[in-house]
Amino acid sequence: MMSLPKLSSYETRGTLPGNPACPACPHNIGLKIVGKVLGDRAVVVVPAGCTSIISGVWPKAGIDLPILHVPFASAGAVASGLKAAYQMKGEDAVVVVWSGDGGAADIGFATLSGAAIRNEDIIVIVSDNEAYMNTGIQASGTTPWKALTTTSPIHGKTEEKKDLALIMLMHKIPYVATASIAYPLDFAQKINRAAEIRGFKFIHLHSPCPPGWRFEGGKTVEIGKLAVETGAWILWEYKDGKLEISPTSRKYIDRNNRKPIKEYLKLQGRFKHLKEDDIKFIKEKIDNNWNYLLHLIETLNKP
Ligand SMILES: Cc1ncc(C[n+]2csc(CCOP(=O)(O)OP(=O)(O)O)c2C)c(N)n1
Ligand SMILES: [Mg+2]
Repeated sequence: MMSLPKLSSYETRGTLPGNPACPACPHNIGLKIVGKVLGDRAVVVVPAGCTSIISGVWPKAGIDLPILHVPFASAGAVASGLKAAYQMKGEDAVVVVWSGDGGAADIGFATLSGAAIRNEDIIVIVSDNEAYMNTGIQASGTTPWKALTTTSPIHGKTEEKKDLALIMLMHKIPYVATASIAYPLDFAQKINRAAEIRGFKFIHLHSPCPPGWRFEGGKTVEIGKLAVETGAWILWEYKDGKLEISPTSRKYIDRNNRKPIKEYLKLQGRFKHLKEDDIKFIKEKIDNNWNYLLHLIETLNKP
């Protein structure tokens, strides 16, 4: 068992230069923020995915955080056991599961849900690039409707995007939030708050992927921002029994402030086949998501 340095020794950690991530990879951005906030306190459990590659092959290392590589379906269970082992040794560690969407929403969902129900003292961060990217862009449960993938290559995905953060909220855990790699400060604050809370914490991180979504690498952050500005990705946070739209997204509660969804979609090759009617339908879905969330806020926050 690794032994952790004391909480006082903060250090900037995260991904290292020259690692094998694709240029402008959102996981790289997200992991840097995790490292910056948690420093030496973090121990990271990584199920299979692009991050397994980013971390490199021994004796090289692409990520300077202690990492445990685990099979897909076990991440929630391994993290629970790891935290218990640290507790038994009297050592404090922030045990973080850093998972892809396929790993969390589909293949590893059973142990994720189990750990949440047991209210294990861990943070699960799902870096959602909306497909199984590491094996060649197969559609996952969180791939959006109509997105082209290698398993939905002509008309796009026929099913809806699974709302994993709301599913986790329904587990009645103490902390759930959505975040985006395009808003590092918001994400950092959420990691920080999560680390202060005992019990199960879940952060759903929106992570635009250049090769998977078919856009130029330089646009990762621009596309992440557009997702929020068009209202397609809503930043929210549940803590202390209250659900709130995060400050960055509050402006977009009023649908007149949202940018046209076309601006987000047109930059991505995976949506290049969309017709005007599809775009109209996507806009309606976004309005419905907002209405649903606002209604939930009203219901949950009732005194
Ligand atoms: C049980 C199991 N099934 C399939 C695979 C092959 N596999 C490795 S990475 C990966 C894709 C993971 O997708 P996701 O969790 O979304 O992470 P990403 O690569 O997109 O970051 C798959 C299917 C595996 N390693 N183990
Ligand atoms: Mg993925």
